[in-house]
Amino acid sequence: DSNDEASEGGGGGGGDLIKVGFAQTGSESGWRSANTESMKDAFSEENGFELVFNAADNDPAAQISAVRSFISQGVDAIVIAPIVEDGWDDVLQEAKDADIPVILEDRTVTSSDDLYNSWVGLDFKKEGTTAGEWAAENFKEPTKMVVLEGTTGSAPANDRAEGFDAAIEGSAIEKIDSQTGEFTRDGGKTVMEGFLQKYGADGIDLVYAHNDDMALGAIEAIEAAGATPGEDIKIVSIDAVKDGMQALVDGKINFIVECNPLLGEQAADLVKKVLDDQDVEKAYYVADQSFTKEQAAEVIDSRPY
Ligand code: GZL
Ligand code: ZN
Repeated sequence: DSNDEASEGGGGGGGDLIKVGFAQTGSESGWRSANTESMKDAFSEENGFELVFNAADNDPAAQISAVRSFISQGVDAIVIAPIVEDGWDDVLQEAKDADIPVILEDRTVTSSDDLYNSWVGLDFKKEGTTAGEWAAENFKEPTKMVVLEGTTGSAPANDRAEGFDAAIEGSAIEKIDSQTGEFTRDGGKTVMEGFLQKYGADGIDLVYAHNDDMALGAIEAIEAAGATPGEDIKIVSIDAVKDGMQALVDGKINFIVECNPLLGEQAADLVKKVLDDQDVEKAYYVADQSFTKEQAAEVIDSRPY
């Protein structure tokens, strides 16, 4: 009885699938792949969803137009992993005017939290602080550090820098350079090659990489320059994806702070609660941990990503 379906306005009705538009950042890193898999698993048909998926190739304008297309498709709810923090007010207002709830997962936005229903993700500033505290404790001699920043304007890049910088205040660590590698392996490699040309391997003691993929690119550049990553040039990174943890076990990275990508179930639960008019918090933080080489060796075979 198609009239019945039409009158229910698609999704949310008894037995109908909930139509969800998911605007993913792109496929820039191993972390992102794990996050996408977690989201697709959770927003499955057997869980009651019809998922419309868009990956914006790290292009903020493309991501906003993807959200606009979800609105014009009349989806029941929109989920966004916002590439950058700024520029969301207009399209979020359009979703609100269309009475389509918005759930943010992973990264945050600077828009007022009146413009979205809830967010689930990680405490990026805390991740930066944990990495910075490790660095401050493990480098007592004058230390020259370069930073591989995440995507310019993204919450993780901003907050991981803020947390780390505060933690190394007054320490022996001097930041001599900092540049974005866009969270990609190639980006990390290219930026690190530039730093090595500029300062020489002897001129760099420590790399702070905002994610493992850039750290893995830096490892390639350091080895190509004839230096030993993890020894001549130490590396502290964030994510704890499989390849990063392997490099930690291999002694090429020295410390990794985890950033849990498995957010799908909580995001799907939030969509259902919001569509059911249940009260939800504006923010749900997922716990992280950190790993030394020894700790990574103990868990690497049992981790799901
Ligand atoms: C953090 C996430 C970041 C990861 C990167 O939650 O937004 O984006 O640290 C990913 O690996 O590209
Ligand atoms: Zn029906």
